[in-house]
Amino acid sequence: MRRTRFLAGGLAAGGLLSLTGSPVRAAGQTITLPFANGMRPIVAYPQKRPLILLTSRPPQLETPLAVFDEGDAFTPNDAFFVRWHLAGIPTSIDGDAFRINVHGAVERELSLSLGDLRRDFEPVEIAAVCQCSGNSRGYFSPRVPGGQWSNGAMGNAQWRGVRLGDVLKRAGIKAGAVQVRFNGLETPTLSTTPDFLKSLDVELAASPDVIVAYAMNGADLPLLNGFPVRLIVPGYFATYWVKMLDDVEVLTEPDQNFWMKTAYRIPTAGNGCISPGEKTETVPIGRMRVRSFITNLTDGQHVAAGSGQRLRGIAFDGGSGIERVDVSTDGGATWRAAKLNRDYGKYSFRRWETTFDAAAGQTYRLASRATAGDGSVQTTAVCWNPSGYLRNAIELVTVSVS
Ligand SMILES: Nc1nc2c(c(=O)[nH]1)N[C@H]1C(S)=C(S)[C@@H](COP(=O)(O)O)O[C@H]1N2
Ligand SMILES: [Mo]
Repeated sequence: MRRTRFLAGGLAAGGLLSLTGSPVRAAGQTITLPFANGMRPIVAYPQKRPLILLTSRPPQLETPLAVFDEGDAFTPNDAFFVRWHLAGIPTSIDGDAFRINVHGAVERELSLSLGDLRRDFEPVEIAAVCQCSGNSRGYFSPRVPGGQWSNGAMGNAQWRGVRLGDVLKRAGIKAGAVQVRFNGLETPTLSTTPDFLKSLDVELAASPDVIVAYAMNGADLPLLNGFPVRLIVPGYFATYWVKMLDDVEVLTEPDQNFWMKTAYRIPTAGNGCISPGEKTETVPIGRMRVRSFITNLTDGQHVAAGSGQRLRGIAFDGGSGIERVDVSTDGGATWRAAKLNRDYGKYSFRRWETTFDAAAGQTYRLASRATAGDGSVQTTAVCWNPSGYLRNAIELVTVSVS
């Protein structure tokens, strides 16, 4: 069924996408995220349903957690979170005139249209989670600077496009190449702000799962998620998933630009998790860590008494797949296995579900704990680092039964 929908999805090559609408703010609608200064407006941007507004310039929108409880394991395009670093984002892109330029240490420079991508390369599809490095940063204690996200700076989509490796093969990577650098169409508003550039080691860039995607869940990418094409680096944090990708440069020296050398780095010590004030060397952030969330109940909620109270959620990791999810109703004292739902591949959200007996007058401290294929498992240890990255602790949701 999905396949048919994707093929019938009307992937009109080219075409002008223009967003003339401006964000619509429903009068006075807000949400308060569960940390200090957590009040946020709810705003609908073009091609988006009302989402949680973090900043408007550049646009940063968070997905409400309840969205991950809807439908299947995929996050609808109009609810998918949005994060940009620079405010000079084009509001209108002519898909027919758009080109991706491939240059640097290559045998042949390429200038590829969307038609070239669709015609000349084998199409591939992959389900993969896009999660911001700073997802859940608002829960860091002590607090750290950066976007104060709750848990909604993530989403899962079925991406369709071509292998970056196939494009690089056509260009012909020269001996001595070490990294591939990616740039999108947007620009900084101040000349002193460094352009947003990200690089991957050549081996990773050419690996089969890294794709240049022109469709998301069977439709064109929303402009705010990178129309007309973006990079997909399954298993890796979203900082590498460059949107509106129009420039691919093969480098013979490691990239020294700000977004690689200074930003988006984690401590080498403590597997990325250190004590406040501790000084260590850093490395670029890489793969995501195993996480899980309860999606149908929220902290502080009242539920009706009865056996068979539903409990469900999602789990994912950095690309080894979800092996099991255990749940606890007593704050982690005892655990039992939840049922895993359909497997869309090792990079996708995996939905899980179970039930518990809710006795009148009781309070339940609910938790989920995912184990990944590589054996890594969520624990209660809370990761801290000065950039607010890598949170993956077991989360507690307390509900009381009326
Ligand atoms: N061109 C471009 N691509 C980008 C960014 C950006 O600022 N510009 N931000 C990155 C980061 S840090 C994140 S979290 C994801 C967000 O993807 P989304 O907006 O589709 O959710 O885009 C990545 N790709
Ligand atoms: Mo991010």
